[in-house]
Amino acid sequence: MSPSTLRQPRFIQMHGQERAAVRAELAAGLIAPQAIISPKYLYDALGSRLFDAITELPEYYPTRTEAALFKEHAPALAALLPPHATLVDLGAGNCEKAARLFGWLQPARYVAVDISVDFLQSSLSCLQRQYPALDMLGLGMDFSAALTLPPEAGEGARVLFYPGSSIGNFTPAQAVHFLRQARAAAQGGGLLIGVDLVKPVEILEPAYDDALGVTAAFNKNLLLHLNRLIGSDFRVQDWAHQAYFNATLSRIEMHLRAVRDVSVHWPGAQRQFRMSERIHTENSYKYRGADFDALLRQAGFSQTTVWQDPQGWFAVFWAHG
Ligand code: AVI
Repeated sequence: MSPSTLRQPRFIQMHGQERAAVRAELAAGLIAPQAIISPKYLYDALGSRLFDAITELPEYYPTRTEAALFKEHAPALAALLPPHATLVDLGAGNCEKAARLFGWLQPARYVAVDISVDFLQSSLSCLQRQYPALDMLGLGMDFSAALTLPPEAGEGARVLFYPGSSIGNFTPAQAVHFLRQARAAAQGGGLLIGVDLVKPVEILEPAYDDALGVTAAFNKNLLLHLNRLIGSDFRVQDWAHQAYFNATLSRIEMHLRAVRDVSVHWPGAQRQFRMSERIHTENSYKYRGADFDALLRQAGFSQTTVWQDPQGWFAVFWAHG
C-alpha cells in the first residue's frame, strides 16, 4: 500500500451537553446542602494525564492486575468471544488496552469511544498505521448518559469492551441501566468488562490516597477545571484531598475538604463553605464477584464467565446472551 492509499480512521463527534446545561448542572451541585460534582469533570487535559500517572503508582493495583488477567487469559477469551466482531472500546483514551487484544480477537472493525474525539485523533491515527487493514472509527460521545451508537459503528455482533473498573464510578442502579444499554448495543455479541473487587481496607485506601500525592492532585485539579467551566474562583490551597472506604456502601469516596472557611463566587451565585465542609467528587464501588454477576443478570445477560487474579482483587467478566 503506498502512503497515499493508506487507510485513515474516520472520526465522528456526537452532540454533547450544551455549555449552559453543564454550567447549570455544576452550579446546582455546588449549592446543594452536601455539595457534589460528577467525577466526569475530573478529566480535563491535565486530569487525564494525572489519571494516567495514577495507573503507574505502586499503590494503584487495578490497572496492572487487570492487564495481567487479560494477558494470562487472552487465549481463553479468544475462544469464547465471537470472531470478527466489531470491537467497541468504551473510554478508549490511548487505545492501548484494546490494541493488546487485536491479535487474539481479530476484530473486523475497531470503534474507539471517548468523551472527545480530540483525545482519540493521535492514538487512533498511530494505531491505524500499525493495523492498516483494520477499519477504525473514532467516536466522541459522553456514553455515561446514554449509550446509543450511531449506524457508522456497524451492523452485526459487537464486543463492548469496558476495562479499568470504570463501572465502579456509577451507583449500582446507574450500573444496571448502563449494562442494559450495553447489552442492546452489543447486537447479539457481548460485554467484556473489568470490575474491582472488595478487599482489605489497608489495600483499598492507599490506592486512592497515595504517598506521592498524585491522586490528591487529580482530585484538586477538579477545582481548576470548575474555574474554567463556570468562572468560579476556587483556590486549590483552600482544599484538602480526602479518600476513604465506606464499608456500608462498599465504595471508596473521594471528597475535597475545606481547610478553612471559604467563600466561592461565580457569575450569578456564591457559596460559603465552613471549615471541614466537603465537596463529594467521586465514588468507586467495589463488588463481590457474585454481586456483580447478579447485576449483569438483572441487566438481561444470561451467560457469564469470570476470571479473577489469585488474590481475588479484580475480575474480568464476559457477559452475553
Ligand atoms: C476511572 N476509575 C475507574 C478510577 C477508579 O479507580 O475509580 C478513577 C480514580 N479515582 C481515583 N483514582 C482513580
